[in-house]
Amino acid sequence: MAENQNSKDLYMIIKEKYQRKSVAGQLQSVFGKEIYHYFCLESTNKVAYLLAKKGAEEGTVVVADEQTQGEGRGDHYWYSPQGGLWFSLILRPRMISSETSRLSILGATGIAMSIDRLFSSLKVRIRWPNDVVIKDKKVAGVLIKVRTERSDVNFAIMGIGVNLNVREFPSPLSFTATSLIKETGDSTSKKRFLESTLEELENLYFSSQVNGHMLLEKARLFSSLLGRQVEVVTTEGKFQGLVQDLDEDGGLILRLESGLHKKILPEEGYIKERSPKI
Ligand code: BT5
Repeated sequence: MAENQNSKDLYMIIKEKYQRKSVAGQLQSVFGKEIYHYFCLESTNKVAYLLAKKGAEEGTVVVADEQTQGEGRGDHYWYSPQGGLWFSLILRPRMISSETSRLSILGATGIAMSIDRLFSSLKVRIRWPNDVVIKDKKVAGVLIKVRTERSDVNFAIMGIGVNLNVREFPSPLSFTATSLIKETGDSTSKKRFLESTLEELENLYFSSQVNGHMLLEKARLFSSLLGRQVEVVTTEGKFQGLVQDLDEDGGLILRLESGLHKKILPEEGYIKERSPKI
């Protein structure tokens, strides 16, 4: 079992139990109040999933310095050497399963806000649904795994990978990926970046439960695709069109060449080709 195999490599459990004020001014439990920090895991998502199944609280974080089988969406891999920030956050959202699509956008928006806050000179963008990019190169990604009981969400795991201090990428990633150290020339403290990202995610998560439009507004601000011609690969086939908007479910609204509109949910597709940047 992954958990047993990996537990010997667990070197730290941080139980800070610190509290921050929510947007509404009340104290609430916070993301990262319990952090399981490993040297090396196959995937932080797998361990977080097992912990959540055993009842771990919302906000629990599993972080690893290195992953040997980092997962992307579908059958995609995630390159996770030392130097990056690889973590998974346990969520227990009060939503029905059809509403969980928006968690991908929430994750990507939280990372983009954290990069923007710490490195205001970098032009960070979200490439729908889950890529965080700088100059069209991927610097971070989000993977959501949801466990449902009937139509209720039991828990969700938000897996986040950020290329923090990764200096080199193997081909073909060397053409499509970047890192904060490559963009800024400086290394970034993992602890500082994790704290900042958890804070942004927590604010977005709780405030979007009160005001659903808020998340959308933020996501639009960072979106790299609005008004651009794209090709989206979905399970139903490929669709080409102009990106008109994002909707509250995290869906992409495409205006097809026929003039019809098509909504594609985050879990249904990814961007294949884009027109050159305007
Ligand atoms: C993602 O999938 O972007 C989700 C990435 C989630 C990674 C985190 S790390 C912590 C947690 N534990 C896990 O095991 N996973 C999560 P997707 O949109 O499918 O993108 C995957 C594609 O991005 C791959 O097929 C590669 O082309 C590319 N890729 C792989 N590793 C990369 C990296 N480090 N940086 C940039 N691009 C990468």
